[in-house]
Amino acid sequence: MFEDKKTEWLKKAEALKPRLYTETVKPVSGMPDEPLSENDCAVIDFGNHCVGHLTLRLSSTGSHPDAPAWLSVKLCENRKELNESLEGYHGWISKSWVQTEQMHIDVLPAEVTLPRRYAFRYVRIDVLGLSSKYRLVLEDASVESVTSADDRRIDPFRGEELDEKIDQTALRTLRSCMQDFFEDGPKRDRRLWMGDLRLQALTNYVTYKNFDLVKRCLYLFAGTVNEEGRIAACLFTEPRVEADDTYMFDYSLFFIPALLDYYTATGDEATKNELLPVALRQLALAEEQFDPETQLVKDSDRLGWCFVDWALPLNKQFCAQAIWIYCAKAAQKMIYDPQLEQTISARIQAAKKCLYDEESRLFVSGASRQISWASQVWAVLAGIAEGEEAAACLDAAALCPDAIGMVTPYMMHHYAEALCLIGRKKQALAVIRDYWGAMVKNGADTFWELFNPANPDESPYGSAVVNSYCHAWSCTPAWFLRSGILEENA
Ligand code: RAM
Repeated sequence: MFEDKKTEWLKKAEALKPRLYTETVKPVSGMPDEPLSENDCAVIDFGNHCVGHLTLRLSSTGSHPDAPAWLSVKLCENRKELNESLEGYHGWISKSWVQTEQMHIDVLPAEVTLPRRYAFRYVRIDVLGLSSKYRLVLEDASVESVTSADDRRIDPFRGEELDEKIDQTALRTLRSCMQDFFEDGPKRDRRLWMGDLRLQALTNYVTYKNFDLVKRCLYLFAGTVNEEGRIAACLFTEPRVEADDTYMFDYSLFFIPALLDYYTATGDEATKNELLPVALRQLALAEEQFDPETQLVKDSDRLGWCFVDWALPLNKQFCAQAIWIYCAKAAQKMIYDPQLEQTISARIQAAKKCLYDEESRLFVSGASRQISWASQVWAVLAGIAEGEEAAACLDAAALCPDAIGMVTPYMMHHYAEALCLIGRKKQALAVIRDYWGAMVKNGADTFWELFNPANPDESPYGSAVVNSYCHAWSCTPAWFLRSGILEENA
């Protein structure tokens, strides 16, 4: 499907490749005053999160070096990574993401540029081996940082001190993720993910305003649909553009609101019209997940069939139903279809009839009628619950200690947005200050992929060693603070 168009769409994406801005960044502290001996260690601080290439200038003191210098270099986004070890790591994603290198330098003096692009603020250098006849001098360290975000586009934001810090941290997050496309995490993953893109794009519209970068990403997704026309959950751009073999119910559908948001932000009619068939195709494909009798999404136990959040025990059936409704409503705003309107109503009714517990006023999910925060949030965002009922389900979740909680900034974004939708702007701001503010208070320069205040070491991957501390989907406080959505009469 769309086979005749895909090549052209990928050509358009290629033509929209962004200009990259580079800057040389120097350490703010930690450069050793003394030459280093074997087993010495130095921790250099570059003052803020950077994405780029690290160069070290090294020389020696003492006798002529009679053996190579053997170094281990570890690059960390967050201070706590400096002392973490890979020993005993049994997580389920590759430990090869951990940013560490070992090298031998045969001839000194030398200028060494490390081989990869890294995401980091801190660099830990351990001298693993040196001869006793000389010591190593670290003369200089610098980063050639890179981003497609244009800092000149940023309007100043004035507010309370914490809000300003949250905004700056959010901007830095987005900036570090804005590369050749909207990456999801410049340390770990580096793919273009649909769910992350939707939120990055929103934030970008009120900050860096790189509309072409969003357009490029929309064309990348459209140009890599599979033979059925399905949008992949994520894609690679190297060595060539290629969809990953991962498909998620919600991520495919999110192409629709992402296109609508792009159109709303830019008024770019031509792109909207060209990509609308791809958007509508996602709705058509989602039909296979519905039971025509009940009009409910069929639950699934296939891991990752629908994402929603990283809370591992979360049942996704209700959220999937709500996300379909949310996305179908977005499609209606681009091209109205009376038949679809009826289906939307039927599915809202089905959710209220079968997946609602009148007594507790909570929406439930799956055969076990699981109660989760995510279900209430999506009930509100999709308009399944409105007015008093919407407020009631969020309040009821707060009183239900067994409700499955929210663990990612991605899910917390949706919670804060749901609060805004029902007019609870102050509470939304309090959520932003509590949740993202807690990361700032924990030393964040950029916002993290995952943050569970109740368990700071939580990781969906089996170990925090591979966690990403600059993650696209967590950049949205800048959108909340700058778009006007938090204002009382917005
Ligand atoms: C994580 C990724 C990405 C997210 C997916 C579903 O693995 O880092 O950000 O969209 O999960």
